[in-house]
Formats: sequence, structure tokens, C-alpha cells
Amino acid sequence: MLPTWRLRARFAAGLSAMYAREVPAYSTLLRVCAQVNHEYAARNPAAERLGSLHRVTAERHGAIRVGSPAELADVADLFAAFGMLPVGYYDLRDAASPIPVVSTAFRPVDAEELARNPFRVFTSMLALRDSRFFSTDLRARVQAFLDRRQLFDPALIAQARSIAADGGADADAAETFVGQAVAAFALSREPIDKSWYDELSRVSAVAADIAATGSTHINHLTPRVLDIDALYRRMSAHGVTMIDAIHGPPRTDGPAVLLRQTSFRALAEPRRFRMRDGTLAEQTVRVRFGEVEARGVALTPKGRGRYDAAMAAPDPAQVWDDYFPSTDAQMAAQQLAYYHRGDPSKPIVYEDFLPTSAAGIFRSNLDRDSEAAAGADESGYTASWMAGAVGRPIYDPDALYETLSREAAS
Ligand code: OOG
Ligand code: NI
Repeated sequence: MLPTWRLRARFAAGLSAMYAREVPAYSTLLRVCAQVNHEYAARNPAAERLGSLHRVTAERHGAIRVGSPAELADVADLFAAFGMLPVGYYDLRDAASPIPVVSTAFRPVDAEELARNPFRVFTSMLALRDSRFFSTDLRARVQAFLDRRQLFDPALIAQARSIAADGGADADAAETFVGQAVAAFALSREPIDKSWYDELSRVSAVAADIAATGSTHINHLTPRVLDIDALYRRMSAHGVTMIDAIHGPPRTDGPAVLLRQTSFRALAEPRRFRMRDGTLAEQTVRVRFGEVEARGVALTPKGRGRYDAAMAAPDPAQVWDDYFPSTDAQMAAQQLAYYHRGDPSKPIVYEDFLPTSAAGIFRSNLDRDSEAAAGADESGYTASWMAGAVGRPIYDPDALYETLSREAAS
């Protein structure tokens, strides 16, 4: 019997292999990441304070996007078989440049599971009920389109439910199950209806990415790096054009906090379209990309308040020291960040996402912003709405860090 975490590790590795075939620059990114991590670990005796090199090397997060509550519920059932549960609620409609989705992250929640393999998937659902983005007429047509498609074979979801209940699967069953789960996220070669794609694109490139085709796919898969500044420079030297910024906290001399991310620009990928006259044509679209991230210590709500204040400054690096001390000992003493049993040598790694960075990541890969009409949000989307949609609780990240902080480091 293979336990849940082994299935999760195989799922992450399977998606990574598939994504490397689909997006060749991802392989370059993995190679450079491995080099940077290796060199960083050789130079820094404390390199493993935020996770073993074994964990960090295998560590990925994925991003997927689905269309409806029913599709999201299937994703929740599928991921539960891998020990990945919904944590946090992100409403990217609130962002400076709004994206018509609401999201959660599926990931392991307890210390042992995280240490074994922390694979997480940022999962977004199209905010179809939000009339600021979708007219009544368009909403009905998108709904009809989504009702006709099937992202996951019902047999796969049924099997996921029984694996989740059993806590694992025997080796043969595991292999087919993981293979089919990975395949469900492959980029489809089915022709896309061009006029439908264009109509959705006028609302949002994300809407077109989600609801123009019969399947879903990995939008990106992100490795973890121990020195993101070094990686950034090195990718540029490899001739890969990175976006012009590293999202999240600035580089500082003190303890790394939360999450820093950067990416390279969406690749122009060929897709097949069915044109108005019925002919097929190959055209390129730019919705997928490569992202990389560095993770730091999780901040308490008090620390998060400081973070938000620092980030509101025109140059956060300049004012960082006004908000954060320069050692883990002070961070722990002032209760700004989470440490196992308050021990500053045992930081708790941030396992989640940052809404502002997420919106920035979405946005840096779109050719055009979404247009939201003025008006009130009557969609009713909230964290508890989402919990109802997936039929399970959405974990509160702070409550999880709080629990971890009462435990000894594993
Ligand atoms: C997800 C964007 C969020 C991150 O790393 O913040 C994300 C998406 O583009 O679908 O992946
Ligand atoms: Ni991402």
C-alpha cells in the first residue's frame, strides 16, 4: 500500500515531467534552480533552516483554473486523494487590476506531510456570477458550455474518493490513478472555436483560458529556489527574459519572510483554432509561463500588518528596517513570525500565497487587463460559499501556523 504522501510525490513529479515536455524553458529553469540551490547550500550552513534540501528540490506549486463550482468540487475530491486540502480564500476580483476569479490553494496541512512533500496547487474558479464581468446573456452561454464539458472522468473522481478514505492505494492501482490524474491536466490539442475564444477574451484573457476549451491544464508549475536574486540574474544570462520585478518582500539582510516570486513572460504557444469559415488554423497564444519562488518564515497577523505597512511605501526596501527587526530571535520575541515552540532556530516556512503577488503573476502574463463594469458585487462569493461548493472546510492559514507553532519541529 502506497500512502497518500507517496501518491502526492508521484503526482507532482508526473506533472513536472509532463510540463517539461510541454514548456521546454521550464527545464532550463529547473536546471538553473538546482545549480543555485546546490551552490547556496554549499555556502550557507543554515541553508536547510526552511526545509531540507530534499524537500526543497522536489518542491513545486502548480496553478490551475476551472469554470464552475462543480468542477472545483471535483478538483477538491481528486486532490484529497493526494492529501491536498483547500487552504485560504483569495479574491482576485479585489486586485488593483481585477481578475474574474476566486481561488484557494490545495496543499498538505500537517508538519509531517509538508516535510515529506509540500506540493500545492493554486486553484482558481471563474467568477461567472459576478455581473461586473459577465452579462446575463454571456453568463448563460458560458454556463451551457461548462455544463457540456467534463474535465475529469467520473470513475477517476470515484477512485479518488475511495483512495482518500483508505489513506492510500496499492502499487498497481496507484500507478494508473496517478497517470490518469496527471493526464487530466495536459494541454489539449482539440481545436478551439475562434469566435467564442475572442468573445471571452474581450471579457478577460483568463476567461478565455478557462472556458473556451473542453479541458483544463497546468497554467504554470513553480520550483522553489534558495536565492531568487541569483536565479534572476542567471536566467537573464541564459537568454530567458524575466518580468521586470520580483514580487513580494524586498531582499533584506534579516530573516526572509513570506514569499518572493518572479517569472518569465508567457511563451507564444501554438494552438489550433476553428475559424469562422470552419477551417482550422494554428495561432499562438500567450497564457502560460515559468515562475520561480523563494519561501521565508510565515508571519503572524501582527507581522502581516507590518508587512502590509512596509509594502505600502514607495520603496519597501528603504523602510523595511522600520517595520522588521534583523534577527529571528527578535522576530520571535516580538511575535511577528511563527517559530516551532517560539524557538528562533526553528522557523515555520510560509506555505501559502500572496494575493497581491498572485494578481501580479496573473497580470504579468496577460496582454490586456480585464474590464470590470461599475456596480455592486452581488455574486455572493466568500470563503464560506467556497467551502459549501467543495463540500469541505477551507482551512484558515493562520490557524494552521498557530497549530504548527505549538508542535516541535519535525
Ligand atoms: C495563479 C496565479 C497565482 C502565484 O504563484 O501567486 C499563483 C494563476 O495564474 O492561475 O500561482
Ligand atoms: Ni504561481
